[in-house]
Amino acid sequence: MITARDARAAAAPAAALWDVERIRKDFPALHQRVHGKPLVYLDNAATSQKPQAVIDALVAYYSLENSNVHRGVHLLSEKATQAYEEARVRVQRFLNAAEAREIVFVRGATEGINLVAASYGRTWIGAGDEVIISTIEHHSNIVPWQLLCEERGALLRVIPVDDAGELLLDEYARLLGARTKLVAVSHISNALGTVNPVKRMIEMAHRQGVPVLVDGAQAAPHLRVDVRELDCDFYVFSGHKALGPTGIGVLYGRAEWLERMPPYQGGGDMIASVTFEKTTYNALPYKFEAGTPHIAGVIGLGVALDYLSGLGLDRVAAHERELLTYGTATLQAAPGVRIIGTARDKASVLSFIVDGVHAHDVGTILDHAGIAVRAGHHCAMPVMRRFGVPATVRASLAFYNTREELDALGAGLREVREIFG
Ligand code: 7TS
Repeated sequence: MITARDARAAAAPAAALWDVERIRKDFPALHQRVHGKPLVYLDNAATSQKPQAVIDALVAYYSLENSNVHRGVHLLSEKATQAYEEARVRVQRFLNAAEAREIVFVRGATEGINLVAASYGRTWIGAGDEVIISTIEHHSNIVPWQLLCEERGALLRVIPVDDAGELLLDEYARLLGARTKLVAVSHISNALGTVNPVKRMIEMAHRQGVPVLVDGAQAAPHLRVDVRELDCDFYVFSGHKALGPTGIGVLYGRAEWLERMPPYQGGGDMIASVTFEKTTYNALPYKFEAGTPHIAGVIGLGVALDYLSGLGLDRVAAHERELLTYGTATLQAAPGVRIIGTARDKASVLSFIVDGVHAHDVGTILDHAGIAVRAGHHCAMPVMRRFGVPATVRASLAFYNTREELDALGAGLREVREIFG
């Protein structure tokens, strides 16, 4: 197994090759056969596979340390609390946040966005105000804002996108105005792979005094995120797409905002004192962590992020960029295939359609060849509508994928053509 230190040592000489076979050894799920064929896992945008180190951390927690946090005076509870809070510091470092209290543990990107919509939204967004999102958002970054706007009588404004899948920044500049109360935009689109120019978009919003939430669900596992360099107000991501367990995610919020925001949920741990007349709330970040949290998930996430950092996000991004170039050429050479999403700045997603064949049929044929892709609207129906397709096939890459796996995808697509003529 590669430890964080091994990974850094392997990364030391700039010319050193990415030892993908060695890395793959850390991921037990990659070494299995499906339908009698070696698994080719190209559904990483849905969820990533987990390294043994993360699986071991979960087993160790439940085997030896299982206990509730922030409550007991006994040793196991103290150990669990320490591990839980250490993981928060790991997340803080991963995002380069200024303080650990700016890291709130949530269920995932979806819950992080809902928290901001409910807490920030209900406090500062009123009738006639506007929230700006983009055409290429995941439903998780559309529906919470729609619910809020309906409730408050506010308006949802949408940044349009060009045929390549790039946001039209001139249109964005026109949408930003005195009524804008929040911008919520993805760092990387899950359906197209577009890397949005979020730093620039945040600068533009801040010039008008508008805070920005970045949905980093697809970015955190693929590029180095620095919330202070981005200068975003909120950043969310899901642990399970970044080598961690399901059911755990992160909301980063600038302390000045989190301090002023009311709690999202009420319950144990989020309070300072309770009487029937009045409850006062706990300090950050506990004010936003009601109830027993996903302790094992938090510990597993800490290990996952250390693993990613040990590999080096810049090296991860470089390897994936090379795979994306190779995969793009593979698709361009496949008969009847059209790529949807051709932005200049793209990451790890290959969305495509095959002439005359429904995406689900392509997905099924690929599955029988052992290749796991996603077929459908990818929880981004407005993207499908914008590009005039009902669905796409999506191969989404991770640092443990190989050129040979993309060759297998190419062969699978030739088979699709043979079957459908
Ligand atoms: N935002 C983006 C950009 C996403 O890609 C996803 C999940 C979410 C938010 C929601 O994340 P969750 O962990 O809270 O569900 N995207 C996908 C996908 O592309 N295929 O399956 C899930």
